[in-house]
Amino acid sequence: MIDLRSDTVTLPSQAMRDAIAQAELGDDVMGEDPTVNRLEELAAEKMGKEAALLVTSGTMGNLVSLLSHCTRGQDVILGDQCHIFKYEAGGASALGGLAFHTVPTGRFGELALPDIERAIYPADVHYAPPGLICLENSHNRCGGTVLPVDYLRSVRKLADTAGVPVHLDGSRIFNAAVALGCDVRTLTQDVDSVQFCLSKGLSAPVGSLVCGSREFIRRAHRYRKMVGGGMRQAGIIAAAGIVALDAMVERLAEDHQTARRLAEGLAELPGVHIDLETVQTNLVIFSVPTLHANGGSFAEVLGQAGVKIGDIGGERFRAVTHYGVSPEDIDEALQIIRQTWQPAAA
Ligand code: TLP
Repeated sequence: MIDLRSDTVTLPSQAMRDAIAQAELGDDVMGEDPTVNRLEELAAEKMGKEAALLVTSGTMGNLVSLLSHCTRGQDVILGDQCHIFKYEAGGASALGGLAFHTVPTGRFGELALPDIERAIYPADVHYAPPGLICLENSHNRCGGTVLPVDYLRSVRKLADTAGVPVHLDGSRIFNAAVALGCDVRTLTQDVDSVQFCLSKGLSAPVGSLVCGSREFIRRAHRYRKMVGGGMRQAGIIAAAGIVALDAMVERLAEDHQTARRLAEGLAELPGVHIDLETVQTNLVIFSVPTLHANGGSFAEVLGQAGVKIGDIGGERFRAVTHYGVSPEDIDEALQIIRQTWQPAAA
């Protein structure tokens, strides 16, 4: 089985399993797990922020970030295709009383600056006051696209003028940095807070980090406790996270190469639509407008033939390359896709 549903399916490396077995542990709710403390220091340093906090997931990381930046009744300005808005169960709204103020998401995951400006309402009793601007880099639903540094700088300027902080859902921020060939801090210097995942391309079993100023992380710490994210001997998780940060970042370039190989193979199939310019990291989104693969849903039929991909709705599909997928696997997957694929009769 070649599993391309997500980079979240990656299993921990042997080095991670060894680190987990040997991890020095303590009670992290009491601040006494040395391995968690080491991971948090390492994460803060990598992101160029004062402090960091280990949380269970990207969803929890984004949630505590939004709660820490805003107070009830404030607007969170974010893209209509972003993960926080679409796939996080409306948590910030349900639990924090925040209003999601969406603006259209561009082809590469960007929010047009005039749209953000318009969404920042002036002080007027009719309006929810702006509390936060959220960006996503790389952008999941746009196909792993990368927000460039000068764009991030422009959003920062705009946010500073309006006095609104910026949060980055950087679940795959290392993919973005590797794609641009830059230090990850170049992509985080213009945001107030960033959440990144250990359990996607970096292949750790669990965990995300929220990074920002010391004061922001102090607030996030309390919200993490509130939502039940205070974990005791969490060094078990952190140990694998340290290996992820030390050993798994540079190899993401391999995933980007396999994604490109897959995308180019798919582009050759009649009836398959793929925007190759959006294939910038490890995600490949393509659409099959005439869905005819042996009579069943394309993803289902493909799964039965040995290749699992994700159905993201609207006849669009997502394939993700990762640590468990070799170039040979991609060639085999393409072979299976070619055999399975039956475009509609003209
Ligand atoms: N994304 C998952 C699914 O939820 C779709 C995936 O397979 O890609 N932000 C972004 C940009 C994400 O892609 C995800 C996970 C999250 C946040 C949430 O992370 P977790 O799953 O750790 O809560």
